[in-house]
Amino acid sequence: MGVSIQEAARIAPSPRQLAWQELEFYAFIHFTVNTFTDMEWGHGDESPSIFNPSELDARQWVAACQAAGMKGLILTCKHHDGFCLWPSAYTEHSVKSSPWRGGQGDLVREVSDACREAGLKFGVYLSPWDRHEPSYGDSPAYNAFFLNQLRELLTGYGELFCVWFDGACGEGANGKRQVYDWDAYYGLIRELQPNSVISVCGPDVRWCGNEAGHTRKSEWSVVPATMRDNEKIQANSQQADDGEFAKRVGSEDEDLGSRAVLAGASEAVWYPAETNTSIRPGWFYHAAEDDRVKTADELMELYERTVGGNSTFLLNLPPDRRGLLHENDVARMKELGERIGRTYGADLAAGASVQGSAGKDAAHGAERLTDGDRSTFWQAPEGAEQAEFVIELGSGLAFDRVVLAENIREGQRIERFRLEASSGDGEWRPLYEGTVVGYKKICRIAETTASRLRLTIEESRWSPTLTSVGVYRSLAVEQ
Ligand code: FUL
Repeated sequence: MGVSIQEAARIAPSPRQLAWQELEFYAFIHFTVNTFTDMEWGHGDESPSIFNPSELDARQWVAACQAAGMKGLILTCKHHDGFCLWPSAYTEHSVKSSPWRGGQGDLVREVSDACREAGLKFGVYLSPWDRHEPSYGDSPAYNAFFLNQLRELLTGYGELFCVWFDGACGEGANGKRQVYDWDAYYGLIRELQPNSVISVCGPDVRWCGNEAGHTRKSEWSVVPATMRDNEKIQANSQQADDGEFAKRVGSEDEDLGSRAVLAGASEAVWYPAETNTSIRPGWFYHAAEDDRVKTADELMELYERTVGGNSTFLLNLPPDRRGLLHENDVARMKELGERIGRTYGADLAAGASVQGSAGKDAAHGAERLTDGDRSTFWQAPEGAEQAEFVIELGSGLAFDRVVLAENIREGQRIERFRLEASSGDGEWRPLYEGTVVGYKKICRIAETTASRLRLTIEESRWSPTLTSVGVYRSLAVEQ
């Protein structure tokens, strides 16, 4: 029992997890009959005749995503109400029974095509909970039905970067309980879309534990292996009653990966966090929320805390009854993209000279930190757990963001670090104290003018790595 710190330090992402992490920021699109009934969870008895967006334009959605710098999009192909946005051969409860495009439409096709055209990755949300399908609750029959629908999505729309499973498992007709066959679902995805991550109720990407956009101070990607099963055990909830569940590290706990937590785990895995929240209070569009779209300030804050807190950011944008993103949401996405571009467009430390702890060999020296190439990195010699670097910023540079990145191909290792600034007078002023770094850590500090920046890695698990140290200035909204 107990995972040693050196073992934990060597746990690294799979290629599909690495590719997903590099997307950083991508969209959720919640759209279905709920958009037309003003609800968040449909009952399953909605008539397909209500699904009739008048001006649907998937390219408009994709353009809004791109304006904010998003790299992918996940569409609710079927939400809990069971209505399918593609003409599934296994149910009549879909776009083919709706007036939209004369019953000839396929929204999954339109969205996946628009994504591909614009170079965005495409992913699918398919709710296992289905309040319409009559076989739901008759476990083997529904699992076969669900696998058929999943196969349609996995084979019909090109490469998927993500299959997003929600763990909700409501009661079926006459109080019947559905037991989902997760292993069969995962097996089919691995067979047909080997590069796709399976998120949330799946083994590759962890739900951050809330829908409000909060991230932890120390967001570890290496966590006890039991966490991978939390959502699915809770979904098939009869299994949660065995007392074992209560002893697990839960998705909502604050400490998921400290040395103390790992000491109590029998196995640890790479299971990184995704933070999902909506640009509005609801997941689906409600006209009453048109004035409650998050502000550019709020979105920027979320972006920096999530992408800059070793998580990815999955931001939901709900199209309206026209089938368009509302003007307010589009405007915010544009503003957000401009803010991100203004702040992170230029690394003020690019090419700066760095002195400091030697790397394990000549190819992994400190100059790698500012060479602008994420594939090169500094790495401490085996056994070294601390390090120190001084970055020359020239004669007095103003900045308020420092961005650190570990080379996560080698794992996640830094546990505590410190930033200080100097104006060349020999005095070091404290700027920031942090814990984990991971894929990306954005340190937000009060605007500082300095000619040298010192980074000290005070504690790490084993031979720490860093692929970059960047310095930026968030030019606040123009006056
Ligand atoms: C939840 C669902 O019940 C919500 O409707 C939404 O889809 C959200 C992303 O996941 O569990």
